[in-house]
Amino acid sequence: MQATRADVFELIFLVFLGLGTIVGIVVVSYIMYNAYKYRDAEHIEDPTPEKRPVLGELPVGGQGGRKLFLSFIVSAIIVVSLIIWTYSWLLYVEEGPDQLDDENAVEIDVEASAFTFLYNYDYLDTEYTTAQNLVVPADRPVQVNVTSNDVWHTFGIPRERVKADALPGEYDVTWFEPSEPGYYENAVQCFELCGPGHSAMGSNLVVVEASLYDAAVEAEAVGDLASAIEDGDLAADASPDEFENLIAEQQSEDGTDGESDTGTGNETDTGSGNETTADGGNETDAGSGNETDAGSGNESARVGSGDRIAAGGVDR
Ligand SMILES: [Cu+2]
Repeated sequence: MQATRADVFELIFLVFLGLGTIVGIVVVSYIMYNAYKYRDAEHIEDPTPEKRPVLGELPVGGQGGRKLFLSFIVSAIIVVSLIIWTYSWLLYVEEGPDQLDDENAVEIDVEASAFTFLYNYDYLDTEYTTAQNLVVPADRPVQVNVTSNDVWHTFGIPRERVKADALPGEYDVTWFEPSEPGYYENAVQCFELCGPGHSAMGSNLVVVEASLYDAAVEAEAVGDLASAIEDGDLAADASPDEFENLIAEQQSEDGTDGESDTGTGNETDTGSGNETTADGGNETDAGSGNETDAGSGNESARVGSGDRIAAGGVDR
């Protein structure tokens, strides 16, 4: 498995911490050793009195400055290798893993607007959706294209070690790869003072199992998924089937399943036609069973609720 951003920065931190500790221990020990060895005491004879430093004169080393030279060389080697090593990792962070170039890589547009971040998942050909929740799949690199429609903001997720400027008229493209499924409250924050609402500007990060994410994208119900997890109705590592069942349940409670299906797994997509079926092409309303929940008969969820984004309450 390739390294995530969080892995890279943790590795760099640990290496610097480790090296710093080792160098610190060596230097301090050497000082202590010499302080002890050359301590002033009555019973100790100075074996080489001629080498004693004299007040007001530069001390002369006995070995023609060999120690000084050696310490310079060792330091230079350590510093130069650290620079090269760190820089190569930073290049990797800059470029992102190869999967980002995949056709079905996860890509999310982020737009800062007033004191909120709006998210546009790549499967939607719609406008940005107002979002309190950013939903992403676990263990898959996510590309974010960040912009702003008013002033300067900065989009950042500290736990994923990601930060990107949100500037009007510009896209800052970066990536991250979440690993632990879960609901992280306020994990997304604004990092550029943008006005009186700045300190409250942010959203929750919802990391779900990749299969669950795919199911939600397929059903165009990412917002429903986020709400279900937020309300504790669904675990972030739930199976796609559990999600489909839950959505179906909720819809029947809402009384929107006027055209209940017959349990054959056929789509009863007789709603107002606001589904993006036409361009998406992954819905087969003819009932050929291409839906991932084949045969579970839960597809009544779709019926007639109009625009999924509005009706499903893709977040507030
Ligand atoms: Cu802001």
